[in-house]
Amino acid sequence: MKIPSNIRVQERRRRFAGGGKAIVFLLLLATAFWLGRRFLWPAISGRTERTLFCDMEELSADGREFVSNGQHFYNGNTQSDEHAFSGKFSSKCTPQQKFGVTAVLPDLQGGDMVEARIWRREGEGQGALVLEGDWGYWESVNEPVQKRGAWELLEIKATVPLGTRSAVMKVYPYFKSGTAVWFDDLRIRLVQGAHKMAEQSVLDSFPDLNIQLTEQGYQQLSAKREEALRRGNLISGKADLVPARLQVDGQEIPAKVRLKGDLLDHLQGKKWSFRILCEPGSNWRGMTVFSIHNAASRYYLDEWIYHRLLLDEGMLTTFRLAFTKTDN
Ligand SMILES: [Ca+2]
Repeated sequence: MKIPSNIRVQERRRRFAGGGKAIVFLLLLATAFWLGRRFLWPAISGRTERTLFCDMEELSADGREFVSNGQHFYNGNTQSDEHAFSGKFSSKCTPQQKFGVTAVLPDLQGGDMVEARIWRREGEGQGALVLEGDWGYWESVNEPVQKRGAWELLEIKATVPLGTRSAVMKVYPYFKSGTAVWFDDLRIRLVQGAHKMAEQSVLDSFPDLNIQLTEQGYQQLSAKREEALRRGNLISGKADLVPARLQVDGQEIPAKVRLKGDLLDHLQGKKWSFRILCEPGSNWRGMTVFSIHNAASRYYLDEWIYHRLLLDEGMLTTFRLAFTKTDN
């Protein structure tokens, strides 16, 4: 069947209009994605990223600093036109001028990440790329990750230790030996908030363990504790067990408990140590008999770390050590 030409034109226009709408929609989608990634995501995650770059081509008016993309770098006096990876100039380090182009990164916080790379031309000497932090940190790299003609690329990366506040880091190439080394195209990537500290307390991940005693049971344990405080140590056995109900993980577990610990550090204040025996047929997380201690009686994390090390080394340890919040 032959379709009139005016109908074919209308059909083409309709299709074109449909395709145009799809392109506009895709453009809007891409713009929304870019805006979200550029502004919204940094605001939500607290993570921002910026890059500093110096190609050694321009100097400040007094010749003391390199200027590149409006950013300033120290040691402009090392500018050299003898060799260049990019443009006409590089930064030359010698025995008399050991420090080349230098970037100073102020106000770094714990968790910020700094990644630096620079092209090096050796042949007449050796040089390294250095990161130096005012919290007592210094690290250098000599081994190149890439070669291009006479030039080699050095890369180094560091994370500011968590807990550090308003730290300053310097990034610079350094002369090590020989007569001269040239460096060009320093690129620094600074990711602020790369590694954030957990803002939620670790306590929130500990289970709540509530030990319910009868009045008579509590009085019996209190009397035993008084006796231990008078004697200087605790002597406790099966005869001292009192009935209890454990409320934990949303369940109630019938059990018997007694004081535990021998030495008096287990009986200080309100944080007493307990030996807990679940009634036959009951258990908590697979345990039928277990103990809870004041964390101080096990030197807080020290004993936990010790047993983790034993496990990591494949050594025998019968301990299942965990932390819990107790209400007793
Ligand atoms: Ca250059």
